This record gives sequence, structure tokens and C-alpha cells, in this order.
Amino acid sequence: MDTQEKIINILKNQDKVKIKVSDHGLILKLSSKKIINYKQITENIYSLTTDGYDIIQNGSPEYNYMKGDLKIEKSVGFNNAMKKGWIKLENGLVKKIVADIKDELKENLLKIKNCEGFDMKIVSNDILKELLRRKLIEKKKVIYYEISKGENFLKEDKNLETDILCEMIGKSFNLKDYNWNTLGILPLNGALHPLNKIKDEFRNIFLEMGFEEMNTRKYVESSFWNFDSLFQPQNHPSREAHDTFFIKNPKYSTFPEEYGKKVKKIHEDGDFGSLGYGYGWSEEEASKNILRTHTTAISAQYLYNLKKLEIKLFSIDRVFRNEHVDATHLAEFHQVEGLIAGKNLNLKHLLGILSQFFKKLGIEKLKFKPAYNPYTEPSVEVFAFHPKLKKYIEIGNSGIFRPEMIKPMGLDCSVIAWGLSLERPAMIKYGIKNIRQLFGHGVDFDYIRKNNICYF
Ligand code: FB9
Repeated sequence: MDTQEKIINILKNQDKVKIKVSDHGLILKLSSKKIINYKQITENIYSLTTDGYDIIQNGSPEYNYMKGDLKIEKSVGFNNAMKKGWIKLENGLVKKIVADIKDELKENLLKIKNCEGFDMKIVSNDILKELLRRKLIEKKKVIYYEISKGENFLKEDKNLETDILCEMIGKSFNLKDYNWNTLGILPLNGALHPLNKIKDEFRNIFLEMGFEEMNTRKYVESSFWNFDSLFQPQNHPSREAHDTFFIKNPKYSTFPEEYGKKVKKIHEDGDFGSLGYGYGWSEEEASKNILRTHTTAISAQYLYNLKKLEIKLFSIDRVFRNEHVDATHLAEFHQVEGLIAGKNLNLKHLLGILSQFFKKLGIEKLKFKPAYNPYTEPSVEVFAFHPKLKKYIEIGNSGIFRPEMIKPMGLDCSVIAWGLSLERPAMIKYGIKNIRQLFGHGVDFDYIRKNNICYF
């Protein structure tokens, strides 16, 4: 039983107790938790020295002298017997005065030994002085505690138990079994958003395939870079306000003048063997600022500024479309885009890089379907077999940028490119039904914190 248990058990049977406790910290701990009240008492206690124990064992020198032949001698016994008035000297002889001698010294030492020093009133102060003088006892200061029940006495206090055990660890007492199954308290730390985890996965795939990341931190683009430079005609429905967010202020921005003339020409009259669209291209329309509807607006600027004819670029960032929102569509999403510029790249290169890219995502069962994009020809939609849905689902779009886009930039190369979103794979991977659980102001922080790691 440890000290704490002793104290508790004692107080269960009495209101107050005076005890000697070496562990002052324990008393403070119990008191701070209002389990006990205590008053500290400092008392002198006496304990026998070796000489004191020798007297108990063999009797006092004066008593033993009296049992002898009472000669005059220089001894402690003779001197003390004279002091105690047990003997006197007469005509050069020792004369016994007291008939019935008791070894009072030994009796007093026994009293002190037997009362464990608790109650010193058991012998008089004079006696104590004599015993101290003769170094038969020694005095110690001892701290006692007068302990009584506190207001929280016997109330459950888990923390106390742990604290006390920490104080007392290392002493021999019976510890309760350690609960190896208990879990630590989860620290309240930050957590990566699921989309960022998916984004990192895609980024790593591009990087290990030798792609460089484009700087896409510019949400507002001119219609010129977002549409016109991609040979997307100014009367294309996707350029309408019901599909695109136009910026009121600043309403316009500029673009390179000489390049603009080439774009104007390719739209109106065609060039490089293309017939063009045959409409009046408007510089004012091309200058209107919008929220970019795809990251290809950035890709076009990188290609325009290309200093070499072979490069692999990628980007993963937000794009904005003024479309109907529902459980799986918001007015924005994160586009993933990859492109490769090189000499004589063709459809087999495109299908090959798509197969390699999606294989790294664990998807090998692919189907490619001819599609249409204003700025790619041929265009290809990518489908993958979904093992749970037991059907093919669309997982991306791709194509070879048209000459009407590449040639006005002055590039003598071909460019293959593809795109997909972050939200769709994230919703599939994490089994999310409503995109608002994943993105937007209503996202649950607890969900983010508990969201699993992401790997493909
Ligand atoms: O992401 C899409 N689907 C998808 C992707 C991955 C996936 O699982 C991961 C592998 C583990 C599951 C699904 N899609 C593209 C297909 C559909 O979801 C589609 O309904 C929605 N699309 C978005 C556009 O919708 C307005 C996804 C988005 C998209 C579509 C096309 C492009 C980019 C994003 C593009 C492009 C492009 C084409 C040619 C040249 C350059 C870029």
C-alpha cells in the first residue's frame, strides 16, 4: 500500500490524523486537489544513540557500579553514583546510602525507545537534558502533518492518480495494469486539403515524367489569350456571358500587337493553308478581361514565348465557368493540363503519353473516342473502365493543337496536350457525392482533418 492509499484509508476511519510523511510533494498534491486539508507541525523527537542502546543492553555504568564491590575509582559509574546520591565517602571508604537501587537511566531510555519519540512528555525535561548531555539520546526535528478530509475527499480524480503515480514512480508499490490500447490525444494540428493531396499526386507524376510546372497564378486573362490565340472564334457560344465570367473593372487588357495582327488574319482570312473563319475579328472583343475558363490560356502564353522547340509543361490550377451548378459541378474547378512540344508529334504520341500518364494513376483499361475542341485537331476524349460502376467513365480530354494556333506564334513544331480535373478523381477516390463537401465555404474542417492520405 503506498503513502497515498495509507492516508486515504486512515481518513476513511477518522476525521483527523497526525502522521509523519516524508513525501511533502504528495501532501501538496492532495491538498491542491482539495482531497485533504493539512497543518504542518514541527516537533522535536529523541532517539537513542549507540551508547543509549548499549545501556539498555548492559545497564547503566552507575547501576553496574552499585552491583560491584563499591571501591573508590575513576569511573563513570562511580562518579554518576556519587552525583545521584547513591553513595558517599566516609573515612576513605565508599558508603552505600540508598538501599534499593533501580536503573532509572535504563528505564528512561527504554521509555524513549518504546514510545517511538512521539510523546516526549513521558520523561521530564531534566532527564532529557541529562540524557542529551551524556549523548545517550539525540534530538531530531520532525515534520508531522495534521491531516483531515478535504471537500474532494474520495471523489473520483483520474488526473490525481496519474499525477501521483508520476510523483511516486520508481518506488515499490502495486501499479494498476498499463493500458497499452489507450490512444494519445490527437494534436490539433493542420491538415492538407484533399484537393491539395490529389494535386501533389498529379504533380509528382508529371515531374517524374520530366514535365516542368507553369506559373498559373493569374486568374484574370484577356479573351485574346483564353480564346483568340487558341483559334476559338469570337462568336463561339462558350464566349457568351452565360458560360464565361467577364470582368467589369479593368474591362480590357492589351496583348502583343504584331502577334495580334497574325491572330486577326488567321481568324478572318486563314493562313498556312487554313481558310479561317471569314468573320470580322474584333480587337475590342479580344481585349475583354475574363476569369480564365481553362489553363490552356496560360499554355498559349508559354508556347508564344517558347525559346526552344522541345519542351514538356504542366499546370494544375483553378479555372472558372459560368455554368449551371449542381451536386457535382461548381462555377469553378481545378484543371490539370499537360503539353509536349516537339518535332512531328502525332496521334500515336498523344495516345502513348495518355496511356503512360493514366497508367501511373493505376488506370490501364482505357478507351479513346474522337471528339471536338476548337483548338485541337484531332481531339480525343479519354475513357476508363470503372471497376465498381462496371462501366467506362470519361476521365479527360486531349488533342493536337491546330496549326492555326501554333503557326501564328511562329513555332515550327507540333504540340500535343490533354486535360482533366482534380475534383472528379477526388470525389471518386474519397467517395464524395456532393462537391460542396470537397470545395467551397461549407467544407467541414473535421472532414479535412480526418481525410485519409491520398495515393494512386
Ligand atoms: O476529369 C475528368 N474526369 C475524371 C478524371 C480522372 C478520374 O479519375 C482519376 C484517374 C484517377 C475520374 C474522372 N473529366 C474532365 C471528365 C468529366 O468529369 C467531365 O464531365 C468534366 N470535365 C471537366 C470540364 O467540364 C466542364 C473534366 C474537366 C475537364 C475537361 C476537359 C479538360 C480539362 C478538364 C481539358 C482539356 C484539354 C484538351 C485539349 C488540350 C488541352 C486541354
